[in-house]
Amino acid sequence: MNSVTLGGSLLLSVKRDIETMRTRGAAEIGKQAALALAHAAQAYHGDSVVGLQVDLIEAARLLASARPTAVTLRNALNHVLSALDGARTVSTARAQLRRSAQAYVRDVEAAKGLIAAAGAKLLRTDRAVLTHCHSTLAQAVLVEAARKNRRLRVFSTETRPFRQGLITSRNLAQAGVDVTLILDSAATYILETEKVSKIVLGADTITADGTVYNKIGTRQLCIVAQHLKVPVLVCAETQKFSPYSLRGEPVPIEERNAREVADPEDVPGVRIRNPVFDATPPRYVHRYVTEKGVLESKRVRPFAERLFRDVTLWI
Ligand code: RUB
Repeated sequence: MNSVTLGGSLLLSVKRDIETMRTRGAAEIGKQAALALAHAAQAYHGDSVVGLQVDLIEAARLLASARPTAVTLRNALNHVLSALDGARTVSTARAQLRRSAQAYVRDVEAAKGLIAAAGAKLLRTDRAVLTHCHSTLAQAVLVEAARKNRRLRVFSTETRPFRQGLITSRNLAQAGVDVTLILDSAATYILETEKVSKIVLGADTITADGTVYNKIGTRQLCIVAQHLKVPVLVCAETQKFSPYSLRGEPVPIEERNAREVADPEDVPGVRIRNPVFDATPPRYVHRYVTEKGVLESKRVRPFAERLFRDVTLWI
């Protein structure tokens, strides 16, 4: 390990928190990784900016390995690493890294407010909507929508095995939203019987063709939604779009420890699998709600090309 990772005990604890999902959700892991990388620069003992850059790239790769599916992690780290451009001394570089990480966090927070307003406009007349997992962006849209449209009811799936739906439900209830927690397997029943008119989701990664990588179960929910003619809104700040997909890189699907699903001793002789994300093709997505506008799938590629035109991919 290099001086940055050796000295950066905070970096290693942030990585552990992301791996164990103490810190979770694509937006949050990006923000925490950005701050941790800027902080790690403090542990560099050399006096060469190039040496610092080499160490930070290694540290960024280490952080990025904590969870492979959400591109926000790598987008955030690339953003911070770009702050090294033009730095002549290590102390200038450190200051630039800190400012860049803080700006990243501010931008993601500001994006949430804009997305909440844009998403709420699309839910002005809905009576019942459904969300899956816990997305801070989808949650912000639902809170804002319910503030404007008092008749709105939200159904929130439990989201096995990690039960992020409980976080969503608690947060929505605290914000005064009429929310009902349901089993994942109750989604089709609820969509039909409660006349759900929209599905509101977040995203971990959106590729150039508009494919949405989000919590496992998203795809089957969207297939059912299309069958029942229920439009799907994906609420995602621009950091969810993948520059790597523009060069054709596939998105890895994280598969977590089987023990999150069941104790192997309770099911002897049984193999257990725990893929935690899946890919939903663009034909199932009605709109992508971003801080830079509401998009249809055919606009995603030019949008992503514009976003990442001048971005350097350090990792
Ligand atoms: C969380 C999840 C969320 C996205 C978007 O998965 O799939 O829908 O990360 O969240 P996990 P946000 O709990 O495994 O991290 O809108 O907060 O970025």
